[in-house]
Amino acid sequence: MIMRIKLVELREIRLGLVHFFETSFGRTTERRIILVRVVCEDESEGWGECTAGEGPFYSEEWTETAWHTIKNFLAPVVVRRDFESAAFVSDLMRRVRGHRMAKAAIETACWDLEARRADLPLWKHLGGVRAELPCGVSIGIQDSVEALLEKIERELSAGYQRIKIKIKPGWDLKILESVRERFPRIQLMADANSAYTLADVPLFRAMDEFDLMMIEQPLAHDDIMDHARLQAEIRTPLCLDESIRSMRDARHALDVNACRIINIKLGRVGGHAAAREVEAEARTRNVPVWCGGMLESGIGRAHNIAMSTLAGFTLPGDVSASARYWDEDIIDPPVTVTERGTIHAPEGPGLGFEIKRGRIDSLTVRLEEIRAR
Ligand code: OSB
Ligand code: MG
Repeated sequence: MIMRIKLVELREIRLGLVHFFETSFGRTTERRIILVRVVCEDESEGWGECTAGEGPFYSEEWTETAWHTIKNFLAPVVVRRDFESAAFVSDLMRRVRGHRMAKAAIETACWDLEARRADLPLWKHLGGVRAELPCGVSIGIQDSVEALLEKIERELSAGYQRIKIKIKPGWDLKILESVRERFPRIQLMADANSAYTLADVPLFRAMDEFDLMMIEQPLAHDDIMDHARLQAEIRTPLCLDESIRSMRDARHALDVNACRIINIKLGRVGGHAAAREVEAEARTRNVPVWCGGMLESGIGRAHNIAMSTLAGFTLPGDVSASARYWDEDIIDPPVTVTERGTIHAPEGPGLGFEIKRGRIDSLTVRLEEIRAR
């Protein structure tokens, strides 16, 4: 089926988080989220979300660069060129280097559109194999250890299968020790968001005592080789997040044993087609992957759910219930988690959730339409 996009609708919404989220690179209290709607001649549509943050801290991209890149370079390409399948949309945008989160917003919207037109749930259209996903939570840096322990307690009683805590210098070994003392047997991991260097090898050696499932992205955001050196020094598996932007990065990292697990994020790799490539590369090498999160609204969350149904996603992801982030989500029903700590992939076409247009309109702070002519 040839797809001809007549309109790309670009909008920014503001959404306040229920609770601030703090990582080694900073604290977020309100999201500035770009949503993309692609529309065909027959009025069929698809929705995507840009996962860029409010500043260039997790990666170079942020809300403003994504807005301008989509508006000036990416949307004009997809409204001018027909394509045979959503699988080719990232090729159309190849002339633009980097800006993967901006690209993913459009590319994932095209996948939703294509799945809706085929009357298939997106996860089945992508080749997903499981209808129920294991879920974990990512818990940010808190104001006190007590607050952290309380949060963990709450998430465990909600059923979540593994706990990830954020670490940074000064909030690491002692915190992990307290968490392990209180919860000796839970599946536990730590995410450093690039806050350390090879000078910290002794610190990571000491973490081997805590039986962590993995340590996520301890070293530089664009590094692979130093992670390989660190991995050779410790027993705990390393997991790469920031460093893996493509299937080639995954291949390089696995070739040199820089990690034993990969976190896949749709925005970071540039969309569903690229995510599938990373997943396939890891799966052929028996390396497990899981789906990371970027504090997404319901639309990005629904895309994460679809991606997580692929065969290689065997570990619990950072995909959790809408209510952990928002008083009211922009999809209906909101994402919920079973008492076993799982999410059911929806059966409806495309993303499988209703898009709450009225709510989205009321949250919109700017809107732009890009048409072929
Ligand atoms: O490193 O996984 C990360 C949030 C923003 C930026 C980077 C990361 C995160 C999370 C939150 O860990 C995951 C989520 O709950 O969406
Ligand atoms: Mg991470």
